Amino acid sequence: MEPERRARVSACDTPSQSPPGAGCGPDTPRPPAPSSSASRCSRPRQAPSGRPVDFVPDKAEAGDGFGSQLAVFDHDQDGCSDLAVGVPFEDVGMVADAGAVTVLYGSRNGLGQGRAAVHLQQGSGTGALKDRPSTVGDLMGAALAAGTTADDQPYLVIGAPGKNLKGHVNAGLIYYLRGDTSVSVHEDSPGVQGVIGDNHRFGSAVAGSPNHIAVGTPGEVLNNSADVGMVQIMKHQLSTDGVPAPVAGVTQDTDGISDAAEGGDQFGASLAMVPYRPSGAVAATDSILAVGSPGETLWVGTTSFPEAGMVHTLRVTASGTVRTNAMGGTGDTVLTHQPGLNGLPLTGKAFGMAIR
Ligand SMILES: [Ca+2]
Ligand SMILES: [Ca+2]
Ligand SMILES: [Ca+2]
Repeated sequence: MEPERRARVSACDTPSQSPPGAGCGPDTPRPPAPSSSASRCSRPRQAPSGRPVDFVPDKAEAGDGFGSQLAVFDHDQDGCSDLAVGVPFEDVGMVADAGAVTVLYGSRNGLGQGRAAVHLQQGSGTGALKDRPSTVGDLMGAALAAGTTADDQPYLVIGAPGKNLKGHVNAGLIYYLRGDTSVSVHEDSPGVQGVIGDNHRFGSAVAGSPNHIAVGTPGEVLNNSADVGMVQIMKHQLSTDGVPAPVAGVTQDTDGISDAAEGGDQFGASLAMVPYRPSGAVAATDSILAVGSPGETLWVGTTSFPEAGMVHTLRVTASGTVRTNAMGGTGDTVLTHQPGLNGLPLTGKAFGMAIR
């Protein structure tokens, strides 16, 4: 990401803002991890209640949705955690609900008290973000994932599920930003599974670990049914096409995945991912992925409970293979509400609408 390079230079230019012992160049010692630097990276100063703070770009306008998505990473690798904030309903000029993302930087004196924030929106900046103009209803920032790759590079994944592409309304795409890489990925990108289409909403949910990223397409059409859903898994390493290398596309009809792909499941409407160290391995080379299907219908005997919801937990190996034995068991792990729990009806519970 372009701002990262600028950020590192400016950190060297302003030593008073650099933590003691923290280097800025590639040959200097790495700053301590954020978890070990709590004393240097203070909690944010309290802003007066209800008043915008001056370090946040843009203005607070009705319906912005500022903060509807958050992701924490150390973008400038100074040892202080930085906060990416989704503003999916931000109007860009006269373009309604185009969306934006603001990155607020942590510092020794608190959030926003050091390096200036970076405001990301389509049609400006560099790379893929600059190449694609803001258009009505893109909802850029409706999903965010951020972290550090296994080879220690900060990354940011931004969903824009309302993006129209190739004549398809709300086809959706993601922006993937890491170092100098700034690319967009959608269902028609090389190697990505699924077929681009109206209201598929690729990028409605995104998740990442140091090894992989995952993108939800809850509106994917399968077997002529709408909103069945699909999840695309990629590696951080770029393919020869210059995008995060696609390694698997998963639906509820994929071998080893529980249940069946049905209309309305919305498999992939929510995602969460963590790194996983296989037994006997020296490093956490795999990932565990949780996938929400809030539209899933559950059956108890002959009684159906529409939109009860379901969550799958899947294991993704280093190569991107989705293993059938999550967490060392047999078959993936499926979570639902317990039928009849407390006598409450399951219908409409939408279990798995959000996962963290
Ligand atoms: Ca605004
Ligand atoms: Ca930082
Ligand atoms: Ca299903």
